[in-house]
Amino acid sequence: MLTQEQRQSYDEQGFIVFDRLFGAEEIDRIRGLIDELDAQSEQALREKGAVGISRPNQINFTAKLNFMHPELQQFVAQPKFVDLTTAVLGPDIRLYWDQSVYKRPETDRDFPWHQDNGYVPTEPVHYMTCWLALEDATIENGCIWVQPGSHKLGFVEHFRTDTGWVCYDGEDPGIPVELKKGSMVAFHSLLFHRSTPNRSQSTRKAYVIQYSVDGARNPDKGYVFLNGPVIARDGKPAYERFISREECEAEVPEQTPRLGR
Ligand SMILES: O=C(O)CCC(=O)C(=O)O
Repeated sequence: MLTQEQRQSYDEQGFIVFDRLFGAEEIDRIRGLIDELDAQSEQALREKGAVGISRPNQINFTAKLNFMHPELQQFVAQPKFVDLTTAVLGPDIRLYWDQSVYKRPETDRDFPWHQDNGYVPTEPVHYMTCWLALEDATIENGCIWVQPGSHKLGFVEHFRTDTGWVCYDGEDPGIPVELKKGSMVAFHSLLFHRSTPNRSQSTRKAYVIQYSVDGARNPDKGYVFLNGPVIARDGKPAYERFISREECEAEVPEQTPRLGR
């Protein structure tokens, strides 16, 4: 799936853009499912207030969607992701994490510069984030921005703020990654990225899908990440059927703590 040029872009710049990787029909189907799941968690946020970095009427992260609907699990395990992730990470790949990120109109703050590893440490440190546009993502509605090449700095200490962990508060604005619906940017987990306020009239919708080698661990706590199915074994598609969260977590070796991210 990856051309030499794309592979070089990932290694040198830390990211690759795939224009219209998915057709409108496929995106509309999964966006419909995700809209419902977002609406449920947004409702809970409005009743109970902020949870973690989700803020009612501003930005909502709804996690582990692959366990909430078989079609979503099938979507994240499909051969396009097998080809991409095995080309970069290795032959045995597991879904590391998935979440929708819905940014409401007139959100007035940036989601700050961070490396994905800044939220949870991983061993190995490198995993891949796929940021998929469920609607057009533009500068106006709060697309993500990246600092090309920043993954080469290695892990950078983050400080905590009420909008999220921050790895950089300097002057470099980075570059915007505007994406048409169905397009995706795949990036290195150490790449500095942020998103800017949504100044449009509608919600900016993304599905963030992350992959690691199977067996990746939290080096501080020791547990193995079990937040989704294995999608590749020996470089080939390995997904056969829906697995529930309980079934997935039961795959953990006996001696390691049974915890997800
Ligand atoms: O979609 C966004 O606005 C930011 C998401 C992001 O950076 C992340 O999930 O790590």
